[in-house]
Amino acid sequence: MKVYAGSDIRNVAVVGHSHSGKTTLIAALLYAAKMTPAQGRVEDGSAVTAYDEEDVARRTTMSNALAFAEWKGVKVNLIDTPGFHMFVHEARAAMLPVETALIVLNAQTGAEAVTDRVWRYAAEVNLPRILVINQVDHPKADSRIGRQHMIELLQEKWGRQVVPVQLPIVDRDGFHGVVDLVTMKAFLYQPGGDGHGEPGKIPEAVAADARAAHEALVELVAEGKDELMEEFFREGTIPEQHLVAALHEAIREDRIFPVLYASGLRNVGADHLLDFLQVYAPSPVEREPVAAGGILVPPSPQPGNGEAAASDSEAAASNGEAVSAPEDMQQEIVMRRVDDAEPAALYIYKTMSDPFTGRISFFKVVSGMVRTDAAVQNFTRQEPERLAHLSIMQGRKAVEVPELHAGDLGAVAKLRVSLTGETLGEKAHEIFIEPVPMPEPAMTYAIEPKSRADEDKLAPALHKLMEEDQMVRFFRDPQTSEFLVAGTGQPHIEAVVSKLKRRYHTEVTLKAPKVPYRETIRSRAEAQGRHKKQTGGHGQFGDCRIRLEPLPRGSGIVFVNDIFGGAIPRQYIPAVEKGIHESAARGYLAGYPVVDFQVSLLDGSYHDVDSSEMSFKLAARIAFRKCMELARPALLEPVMHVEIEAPDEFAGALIGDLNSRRGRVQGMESGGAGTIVRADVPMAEMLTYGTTLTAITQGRGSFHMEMDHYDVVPQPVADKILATAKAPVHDDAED
Ligand SMILES: Nc1nc2c(ncn2[C@@H]2O[C@H](COP(=O)(O)OP(=O)(O)OP(=O)(O)O)[C@@H](O)[C@H]2O)c(=O)[nH]1
Ligand SMILES: [Mg+2]
Repeated sequence: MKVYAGSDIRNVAVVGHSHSGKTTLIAALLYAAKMTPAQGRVEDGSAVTAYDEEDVARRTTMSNALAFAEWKGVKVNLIDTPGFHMFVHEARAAMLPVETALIVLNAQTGAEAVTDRVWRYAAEVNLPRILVINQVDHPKADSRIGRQHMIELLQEKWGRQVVPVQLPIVDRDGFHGVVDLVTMKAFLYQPGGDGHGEPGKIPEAVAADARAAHEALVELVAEGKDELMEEFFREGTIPEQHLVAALHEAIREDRIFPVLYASGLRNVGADHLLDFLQVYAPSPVEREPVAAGGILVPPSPQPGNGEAAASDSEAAASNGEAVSAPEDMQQEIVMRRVDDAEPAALYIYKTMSDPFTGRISFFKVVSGMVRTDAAVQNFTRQEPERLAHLSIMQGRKAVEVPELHAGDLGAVAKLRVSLTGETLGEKAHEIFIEPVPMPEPAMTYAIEPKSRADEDKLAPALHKLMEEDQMVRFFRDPQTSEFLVAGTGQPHIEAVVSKLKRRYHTEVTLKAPKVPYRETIRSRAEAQGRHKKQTGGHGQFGDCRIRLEPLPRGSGIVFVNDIFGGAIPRQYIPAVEKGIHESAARGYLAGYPVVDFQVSLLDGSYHDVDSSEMSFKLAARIAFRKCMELARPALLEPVMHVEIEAPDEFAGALIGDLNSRRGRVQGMESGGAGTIVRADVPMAEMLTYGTTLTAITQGRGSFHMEMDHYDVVPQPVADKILATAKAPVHDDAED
């Protein structure tokens, strides 16, 4: 296998709404580049990037997959991503290791809800975007007028930098060619063929449109470039060579978002799309140096607030806390060029966990070169690793390579400890790449192992699945001891259950979804807790006074030690903190964890002989419970941010229904495929929303939700929940 230099690599994330045809288009590109002997199909599981058994069974991509096409001296790495809203966080994660987002749109519908979302993700990281309007072959794809209208809609959304660089040739014979608006050449295809076009004459019917579109393109490319503008006015056009260079630069700098046309299924336009990526997509070495976190350094003194900082640290010192706790340390910023001469560093963007081959880690070479068998350091965990066999992935198949250059995407099997989101590299040159943010799981289900044997296998199997899918969470309900599995929604959890069975022969039954409630306080309270016992010889004695105060949502628990003059000896203070944390985890109202409060340890007393860590832990629990009685405890519920897309005529019914679910509508927007409604709705009201949405919209609506924040449950609703919940057991006895 040839090894490619960074300048000969194009890393492309193929993103877009579900069923726009991403997986099929990649299959077409691979066939056109002769990477496969025939064109793969999603329907029969032969598409290279659709190898996961769940993906094949459900005919949709649920996690990122990689393929590559060797084309005219470059290697195009293609990451196939899910377009189904429940897995779109994968598409976001795919944007970190690439330099181009290839946004695939369905010619019938244009931009849809997920198209908007992936556009936003790409914009967040200034990723160059190339648009492909796909499925032009479809009988329901739009006419010439429709196509023009679609471009106008895209421009309304994303600005006039969205500009066609091709026109499709559609006539009585269907879609069978494209006009390249840069070179003004036509390419004609045999639909259903190998994706190679023959140069041909621009048909009369599109000649006028092509000329006008060429001029619009040239003008946009020249805009803001004085010497090109002058050339344009002087000559009436720009020589092809200058145009190509300027368009490449404009795409790299996000000044132009070009639009191409294709049919993945009928393989029309594939060779030209590969040509376009080869010529215009930026190579990894063309990107700005990567700014990453380096080694930890103490904070530099801030001018102006030096005094405050000094008194803070004094206070901390007198409290017996470490002054330079790791949180105080700042990470220095390291700039890395994507260059073989830099120290080697890799970032793991995906992990595949296979019961037979074990773990395969997909990574990007962020800088430097890596060779097979290299010893590297995992900087996130500070553990050594060995890159035993380097390879590149063609779907599920690993192709071994001796080395990989800066900017390339590779894979390695059997790393000991490293997981997705972690940075590895040459030990002496520490850097950390910031991982892509992941949403909180939106749905939690209780699951029940079918047999004793299944119960034993469950935790190890789920932990394997969690290695490759960061959106799966697994824990035990503290109240009922049931096993809980959280994920992005019902189809996600069902896929997890199915993988457990297929891969790990572990069978479970899915039970009703659960709402992860929490508890908090609404006012300050102070109380004392004493634990005293005299049993025969040695007694037990602990005594502390604490204050609880509400903190903003999301603060968790903050412990402050305000003890003065050794009222409680230092060695017992961690025991007090531990006692509070344990009690908080067990809940007060209904067994849900208590969060978002500050606890200050104010005072206490001890006994020379009878005091122990255990006594202080118990004292803290008593004090905590007393405080909770006084602090107006409240139940918190997760509130979801929901986006619903449906044809316009259903908007009224959808909003009415959301109102009845305690939803707050945040906004409405008319998109390509209908109306998008955004609302905040408590999770408890959304557990079976899929069925309702199907009923309201006759199956034409879709929705996406993400956990957004926690909010206090209104009293009447809380009363009902508390009435059915099992009250926690308070077994701490006082005195
Ligand atoms: N007519 C036509 N149908 C297509 C084309 N591309 C894909 N399809 C069909 O559309 C369906 C979805 O195609 P996929 O390639 O799985 O779409 P995807 O974008 O990967 O979908 P997700 O993985 O769910 O995001 C399949 O039934 C394809 O056969 C095309 O160019 N023309
Ligand atoms: Mg797909």
